[in-house]
Amino acid sequence: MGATAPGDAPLILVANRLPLARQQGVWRPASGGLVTALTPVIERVGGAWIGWDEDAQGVPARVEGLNCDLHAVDLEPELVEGYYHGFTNRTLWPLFHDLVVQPVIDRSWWRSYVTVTTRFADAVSEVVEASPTPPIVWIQDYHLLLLPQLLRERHPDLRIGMFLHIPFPAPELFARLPWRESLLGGMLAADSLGFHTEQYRDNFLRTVQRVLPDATVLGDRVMRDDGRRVRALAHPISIDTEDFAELARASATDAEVAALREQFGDRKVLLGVDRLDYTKGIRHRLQAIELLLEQRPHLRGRFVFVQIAVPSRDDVEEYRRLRTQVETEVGRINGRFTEPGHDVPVHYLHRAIDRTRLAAYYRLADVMCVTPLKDGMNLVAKEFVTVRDATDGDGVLILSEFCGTAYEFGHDAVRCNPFDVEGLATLMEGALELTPDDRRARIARMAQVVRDHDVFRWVTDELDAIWDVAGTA
Ligand code: ADQ
Repeated sequence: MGATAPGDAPLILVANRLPLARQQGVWRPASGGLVTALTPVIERVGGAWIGWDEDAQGVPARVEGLNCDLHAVDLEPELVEGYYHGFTNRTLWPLFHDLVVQPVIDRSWWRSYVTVTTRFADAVSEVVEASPTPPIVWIQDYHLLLLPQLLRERHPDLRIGMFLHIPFPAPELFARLPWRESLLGGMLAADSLGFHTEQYRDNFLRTVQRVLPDATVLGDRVMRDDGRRVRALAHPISIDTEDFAELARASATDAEVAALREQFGDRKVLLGVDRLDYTKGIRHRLQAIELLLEQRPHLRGRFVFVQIAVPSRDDVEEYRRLRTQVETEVGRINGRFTEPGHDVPVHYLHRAIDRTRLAAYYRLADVMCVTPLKDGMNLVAKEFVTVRDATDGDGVLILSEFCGTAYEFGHDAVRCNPFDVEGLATLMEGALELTPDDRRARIARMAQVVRDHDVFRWVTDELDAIWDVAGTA
C-alpha cells in the first residue's frame, strides 16, 4: 500500500535533520518511518527535503533511493549549542514532556533558536521560489515551531502544514515559557497543525485560548484577528506494517531468534527497547525488576530482563547523567542477584541494533515493557505487536498510560502507571501468568489497530489536511 499525495503539488519537507546516513564515506537514505512513508509520495510528485547536517558542505544534491533534492542547512557550532543542545533539548523537550526533568530557561538559547529558524526560512524560501508550481511545505516537530510564521511573512499564499512528534503540554505548563506568545504565533501561521492524539490537540487549543487574546477557537479551528484560519487535527503516526511483518518472517530473523533462544534457555524474557532518554522510564523499569527479584525469590533464575538502549544526545548533561545512573543500576542488580555459575538477570545493550536483530528480540520477548513516563506516540509498541501478529501471535505488551499509543490500544495492552514502581513489578509478574488465549486475542486486536492506521495513512491524512485547509481557507 502507498500514500497518495493531494494534487500534483511538489512536497517540500522541512525537518531538523536530513534523512541521511553516511557509511564508509557513502551517503544513503536513513532508514526510518518518515522516510519510508514519504518515499511513495515523493516518487510521484518529487520534492525537496531541507534540514541541518553537520557536514552541510559535503551533502550531495541527491542520493540513490530518495527521489528528492537535498538542501543542507549549515549551522556554526555556537548556534548548534544554543539552538539544539540548549533550547530544543533542555528547554522545549523536558517542558513538553511534563517536566520529567526541569527545563532550563536561557535567553541566549532563545536567540539562537530564532537565528536558526531564520536560516531555515531562507533555505525554504529559495526552494519555494525556484518551484515551477506552488508547492506544499510540511514542517516537522518542535525544532521549527517559529518557521510557519517566518514563511508566511515571505509567502502569504504558501500551503504550510506542521506536525508535532512529541506531546503538547497542558496550558499551565506551556505558559511557563517566556516566549509563549511568539511560539504559538509561529505555529498558527500554518494552515494545518497535526498532533498524535486528540488530547495533545486539545491541550494546544486550550493553550491558544489562554495565551492569545486575539485568537478564537471554534471546534478544531483557530481564527485570528487578521482573518487567518488554522485547523488543528489528531493524526496518530505509525509504522509500515507490511514491511515489519515481512521482516518478522524472514529466514535471517529465524536464525537470530534461534541463537537468542539458545542464549536465554528456558527463562522467560522481559524486554525494553528505547532511545536512552529520561522520558522513557528506563530507571523506573529497572527498579521494578529489582523489586521483583528482591520480593519474589521464586522468580529468580526464571526470567531475564533485556534492555536495549540506543545512545542519544550524548552532548547534553542530563543524558550523560542518565547513562551513568542506568549503568550503575544494572550493575547493582546483577551484583545482588547473579548466582555463581549462572547468567546475569539483566542484559544491557547500549547501542543501536540492526532491524533483523530487533525483530528477533521482539519475537523472543514474553513480555515487552514499554513504560515511558511521557511519550508522544511510541513506535516500539506498534513494532512489537506487528512482529508478533505476523509470527506466533503470542506475547504480552505492558504499556504506559502516558504515551500516545495507549490511546489507540486501550485495555488490550496491560496498562501501567510507570511512576508506581511496586505496581509495575506486580503487573510484570501478572503478565507472565496471562493465559495463551488471552495473550493471542490481545495481540491480534492491537495489530489490527496498527494495520488500520499505518504510516501511509498518517502521511495521506496529513497531506490531505494541508491541501484541503489551504484550498478552502
Ligand atoms: P522516539 O522518542 O525516538 O521518537 P519511538 O517512537 O519509540 O521514539 O521510535 C524509536 C525508533 O527507534 C523505533 O522505530 C525503534 O525501533 C528504534 N529503536 C529504538 N531503540 C533502538 C535500538 N537500540 N536499536 C535500533 N533501533 C532502535 C519520537 C517521539 C515518539 C514518536 C516518534 C514518531 O518521542 O513519541 O512516536 O518520534 O513521531
